[in-house]
Amino acid sequence: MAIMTNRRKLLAGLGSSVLLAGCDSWSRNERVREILASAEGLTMRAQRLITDREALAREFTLAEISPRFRANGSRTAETAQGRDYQEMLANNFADFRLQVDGLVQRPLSLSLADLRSMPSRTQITRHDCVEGWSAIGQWKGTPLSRILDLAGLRDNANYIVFHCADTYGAQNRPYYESIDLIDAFHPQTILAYDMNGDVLPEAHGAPLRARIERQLGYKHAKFVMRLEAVESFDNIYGGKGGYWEDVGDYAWYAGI
Ligand SMILES: Nc1nc2c(c(=O)[nH]1)N[C@H]1C(S)=C(S)[C@@H](COP(=O)(O)O)O[C@H]1N2
Ligand SMILES: [Mo]
Repeated sequence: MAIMTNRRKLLAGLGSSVLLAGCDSWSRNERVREILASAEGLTMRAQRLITDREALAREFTLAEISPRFRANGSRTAETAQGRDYQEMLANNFADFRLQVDGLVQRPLSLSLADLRSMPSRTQITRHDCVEGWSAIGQWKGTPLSRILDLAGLRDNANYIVFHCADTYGAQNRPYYESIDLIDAFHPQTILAYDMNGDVLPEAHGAPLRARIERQLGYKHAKFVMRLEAVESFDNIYGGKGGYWEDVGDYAWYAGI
């Protein structure tokens, strides 16, 4: 197995055998391996010595679901894909198409029916907001890895940007977020269309919101309209990779 050999070589270079545990899962993805082997991967490998970014977030039972899950940040959106958001919502997002573009081999335009017909993942996880509250909810959606595999990332794609339908704050800046490919291919990273067994409510980001379970709440983009694969986010909005990263002093990497 050539894949394992390369990885073993890489990890042997780090002088650690502990990291070999669980290495036969999602990190088989070729692009993730390339990054781990690259110069920029040095930082990530260093990080992996401290925390294993492949580890799964804790999952809970149905009985542990919070009776109330607060909605935070934007509770609605204004315009979505050139249409009135309320109109789209009233129409059950029949005309909604998730755009997947940027550094991909095959740009995609996926309806909710397309996404619902793809393999799904359901998980009960705890949402941790940086403001100090948490809530446990059940999320069902399409693994981001499936969508990225369909689109085919180009070699220079390093990050996935989530473009949202809402604006936030006094300046009405568009909300957006971004993650690296380690998180993008993490098995618990999904675009959720259901919450607690029902269709995702408006206030929680209908029709699609990201769940990135190893990251703090502000990374979990709601009202996701478009995924863009990029080499860097230098030229996207404020250049720091996310709304709160640009506007406040929130860290781009919000791993938990
Ligand atoms: N598009 C968009 N996504 C967003 C936000 C937002 O204002 N707009 N707020 C973020 C923050 S700070 C948190 S804690 C969660 C809240 O998700 P919830 O409304 O489902 O609780 O969404 C995150 N994603
Ligand atoms: Mo948050």
